[in-house]
Amino acid sequence: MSLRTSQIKSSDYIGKEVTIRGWVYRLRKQKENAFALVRDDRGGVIQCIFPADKVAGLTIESSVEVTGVVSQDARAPEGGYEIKGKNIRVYSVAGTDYPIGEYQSDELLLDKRHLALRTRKMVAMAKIRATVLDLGRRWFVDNGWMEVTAPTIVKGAVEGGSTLFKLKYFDEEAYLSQSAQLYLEAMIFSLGPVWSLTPSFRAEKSRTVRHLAEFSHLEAEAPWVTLEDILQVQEQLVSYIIQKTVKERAEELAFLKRDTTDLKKIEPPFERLPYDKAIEILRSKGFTVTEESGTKREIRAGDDLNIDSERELTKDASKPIFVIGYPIAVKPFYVKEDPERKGVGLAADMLAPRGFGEITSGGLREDDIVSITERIKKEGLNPAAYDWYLDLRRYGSVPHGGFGLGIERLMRWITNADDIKDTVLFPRTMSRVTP
Ligand code: ATP
Ligand code: AMO
Repeated sequence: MSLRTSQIKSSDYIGKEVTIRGWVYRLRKQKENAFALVRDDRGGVIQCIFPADKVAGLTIESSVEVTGVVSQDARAPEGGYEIKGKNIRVYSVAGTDYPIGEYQSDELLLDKRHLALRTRKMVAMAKIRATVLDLGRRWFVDNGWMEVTAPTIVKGAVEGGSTLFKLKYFDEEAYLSQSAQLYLEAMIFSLGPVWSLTPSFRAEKSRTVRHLAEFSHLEAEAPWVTLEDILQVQEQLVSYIIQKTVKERAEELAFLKRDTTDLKKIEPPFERLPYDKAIEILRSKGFTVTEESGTKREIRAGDDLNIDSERELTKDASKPIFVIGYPIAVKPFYVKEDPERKGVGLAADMLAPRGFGEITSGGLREDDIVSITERIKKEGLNPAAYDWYLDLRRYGSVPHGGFGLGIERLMRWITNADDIKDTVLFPRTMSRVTP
């Protein structure tokens, strides 16, 4: 039986013969001995020592099966355990032109992402990501929400037409889904609180460190909720994911040099900052916005918050902040208007601390058939494409709401990654659709 290095690195195996399978990660040949760091299929490494002549043709990334006796040696890197190799079976000798070495440009690592996945940084990221996804799922399952999936080929925009990916669907035109929200709304009438984890697609034309063209979207929707209920779900979910990830992935976060002191303090409640107050704060700091024409002017009530303003609002925060009550004019058609305050949407965004920006968005949905039809038209969308959605308002409409969380945005904050592309295995952006 072949073992993983994490199993071998314990006193139980000292003096015993073991077999491991993996790939040559580093190779140092001396006159008599060769020291090969072998990486197993979960990214763990262990030093294997062979007489130099036994591994003469061996190269970096060759796939091997090593049998030998485990010993402890303070000189052995990565934990002081090593294997004195008795036998080595080479499955495949890797070409000597393996393009990934110790120092590489970010661009090359993206071009060769299929190989860069073998670096320990990417393995650490992938493990943290797997845990974040697992914890998101665990939270919803443990709290009685039902998992569903919505189609990703759709006829209607959710988040505005400018970021739609169009595709030919037999003889029709269709789009890649920007959000499962409208479908989740249809499900709550018979399934109660539901959630889904599916890819969302956005033809984002700007190159930023926060946007992907395809991202993992964790979305939830529930009937008979208030805005406060929806905020509480989000702060509990995010706190749960962070607390557990910090514990379950301590080793990987340490490998990425992420000091998690700040993350350990993330727990409900998160501050609720009214939009009007946010604008006041920004105005007091002389914040400006650039209009489409290119002219700069002071920020004022009615403006959307951009990343610079989000950064300003959260720069001293130690926990995320909910900005609540955005003007409906800057939010999509489905946002419910506050019946007591005209023009104000019952919607909120969660902004991560220290300038990582928006990580979730959500709120109550407009449940009145007349208002929502008007808003669809106002946004320049075709009500016919939303006829099925409008049925949800025609037949037994109820107050309801939900939210969407971008997994990669959350990952970026958790791992302190410079760029959102670091948090996904095969990133899709405006300039990258391979590998
Ligand atoms: P050993 O008794 O562990 O087989 P050795 O006595 O044959 O070692 P040395 O002459 O002490 O080898 O070491 C030669 C060089 O080989 C050292 O400078 C060191 O760089 C390297 N070396 C030897 N053993 C190890 C090891 N277990 N891990 C890393 N490097 C080693
Ligand atoms: P929104 O468009 O704000 O809202 O998206 C929800 C969350 O998804 C993430 N996100 C992205 N992540 C990476 N790259 C992108 N291009 C990208 N775009 C969005 C963010 C964001 O907070 N249906 C609504 C939500 C709702 O009201 O339920 C929606 O999709 O983390």
